[in-house]
Parts: sequence; C-alpha cells; structure tokens
Amino acid sequence: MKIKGVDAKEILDSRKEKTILVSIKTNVGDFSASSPSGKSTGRHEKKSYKKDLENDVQTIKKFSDYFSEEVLEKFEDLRRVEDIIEGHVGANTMFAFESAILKAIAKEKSKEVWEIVNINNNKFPRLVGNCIGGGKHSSLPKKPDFQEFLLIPKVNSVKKSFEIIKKAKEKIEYFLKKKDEKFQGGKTDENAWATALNEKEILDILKEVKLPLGLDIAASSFYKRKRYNYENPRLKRSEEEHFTYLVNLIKNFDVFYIEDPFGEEDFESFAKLLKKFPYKLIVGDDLITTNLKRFEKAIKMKSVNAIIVKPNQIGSLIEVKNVCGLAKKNNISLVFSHRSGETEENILADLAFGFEADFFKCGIEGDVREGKIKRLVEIEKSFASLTY
Ligand code: 2PG
Ligand code: MG
Repeated sequence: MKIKGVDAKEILDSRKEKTILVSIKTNVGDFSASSPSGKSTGRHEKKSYKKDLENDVQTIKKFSDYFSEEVLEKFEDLRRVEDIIEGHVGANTMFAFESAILKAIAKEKSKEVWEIVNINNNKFPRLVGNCIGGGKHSSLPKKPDFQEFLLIPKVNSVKKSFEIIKKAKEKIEYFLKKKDEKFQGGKTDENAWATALNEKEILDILKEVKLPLGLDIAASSFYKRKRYNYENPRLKRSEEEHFTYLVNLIKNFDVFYIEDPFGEEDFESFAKLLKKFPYKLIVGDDLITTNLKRFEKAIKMKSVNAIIVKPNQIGSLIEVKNVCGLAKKNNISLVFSHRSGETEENILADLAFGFEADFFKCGIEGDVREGKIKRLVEIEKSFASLTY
C-alpha cells in the first residue's frame, strides 16, 4: 500500500469538544480515523497535540507527500511512518494517523484490521462496563468521589456479556430512583448513570445485580498534598486512612477490579494493595499511562497485575505493541479502554482483539460506546461462523 496524500481536520467528540480526524489517500482507496480524548488524564500521558490541535492539522497537511515513497504492508511498517512524523505531532494525531494506515493495509490485503495486528488470536476480552460514574466525569454538584462503578460479567461471549450488563444497568436505574431522590436519569460523560449517592451507597445497590464489580477510583483526581480529599461526604483522609478505607470496601463488597486506587506516583501503595489482594485485579491507568518505562517500574515494584491500555495516551501503536508484549511476558492482564471523550472510531475493538486483551473497558450506552462493543461482537460472530 502506498500513501498518496494525508489530510486532517477538526471534528467534535462525544463531549462536543474538538479532536482530530486524519484521512489518507492511498492506491487502495481513502481511509480515515479519529482520536478520543480523556478528562481525568494522567500526568505522564504524552501531549495530545504538539502545540495545539490546529497546529497538528497544519503539520499533517504539510507532511502530505512525505510518505509517497514508502510501501506499507504490515504492522511493523508503522515504525517507518513514525520515523518521519515523530516529534512533529502529538499523541492523538499519531494514533489517528496510524489507525488510518492500518485500515488501508487491511483493505489491500482483504483482511480485517485485527488480522494486521495479529492473526493468531481467538480469545475474546471480558467486558468491563461502566454503569455508574462520578468524579471528573459527572457534572452534578453532589456526586461520588470515585469515577467509575463497573460491571464485569464472567461469561464466555462478548454478546451475552453486553446483554447482561445492559439489563443490569436498567435494574440499577430502578434502585437509583428509589434511593436517590434527585435522580432523574442523568448521565456522565461516558453515559453511565450520574447520581448524588456516595460510593458505599452505590456499592450497596450494585450488590443487587450479583455481578463481579469493579471501581475506577481515579484517585489522583482527589489527591492533594498527601491527602485524599473526599467530598461526599466531605472528609480528608490521610494516605493510611484512604488505604484502610479501600481495603474495607474491597472486602465488604467483594470488589474484584480496582483501577488507580492511589495517586499516580504512588507505586508503593499499589504494591501494598496487590500484596494484600493477590487474587483481585489491581489496575494501573494514570499510574502507567501506556508508557513502557513506567510499566517497567510498576513491574519491578510489583505494583499491578493489570494495565490499562489507551493507545492515545502514547500515540505510537508500535509502543502499544511493546507494552502488550511486556504485559504478556509478565503475566499482567491487559485492559483496553475507551476514553471519556469518544468518537465514532471503533478501531479500539480490533486493536484489543489483535493484541489479545483480557478485558475491554467501555461505556455501554450511546452510539460511540456501543459501536465499539458491537465491533467486538462482530469479530466474535466471524469466529462462530468459522467453527459452526
Ligand atoms: C479512565 C478514563 C476512561 P478519561 O480514567 O479510565 O474511563 O477516563 O478518558 O477521562 O481519562
Ligand atoms: Mg482510569
């Protein structure tokens, strides 16, 4: 496949904020891809744009015919593209550009995008569905301090799992109406229920649906000067108090998945929690930011047994591959994840499947969220038709 021209423009994401869409013209047709963006971003994420979005759009246009000599045929060829563009654009732009290239390579080979990543996988990730939210993703004046309350059914089919989570979310709406007098069906940025209840009250409700539970605490968002500043109810907890509080919640509510329980520099507390709960999933998102160096540190310090992979945190898909390889080597679960500001782009599903993700974290309502899960279901179906 040869790139004949590259273009970019601004589009709006699910939050109605601007993001980038990169388009390429090739000998096998035109392809485009866009990037999501986060709100509770980790401090160590690569910058989304080199200077700003507008500037990246112009840079891409300027580079339009720099690629015409390159023959791109396989995943590793992305490295040559990176050699040209690296340092000139930010992570969102790089991710969108590389995604568009993968689509073009797939088309030329009459393959699916995931097959360009890895043809050998046949294992599907378990869904981690965002059901109730708070923190930075909720605009309510009173809200839970934790960012996400997640449902993680243990079934062997993405399709079935999606149905189970959707049903559970409806049931939870009924309980929220009963327990939160102000609840009127409001949603967070990720289309999870937005409520004024606090984490204990929410976990009490979630017990009712009898599914494995997860939390994205996104603790950095309420950590300041060695204290965790809870707002609901208002209470400053010291690092030790916060640790003990989490241990009790995990035990009392049998929480199975715990993402970013501590501040993004606190590798030690992550390790302490993992030591206490070796059979739970202790997941690093802001802690690692899909960054190989930080991941190596987390492994060395035994801080996590699961890692969030968000390709636009790092931009380079070659780097995403390195991170996934390191996770596999160290028996660390891979959780591919959407962002709170999403677009119609569904390549995340192909990447997750291609890179043999163990989990797939996503919102479960609205086109931009459901589209990603539906793409996974579509891949799952294509396997069923091969076997039956
Ligand atoms: C997270 C994500 C996605 P954001 O913290 O895991 O749910 O949020 O995209 O805002 O970083
Ligand atoms: Mg997170």
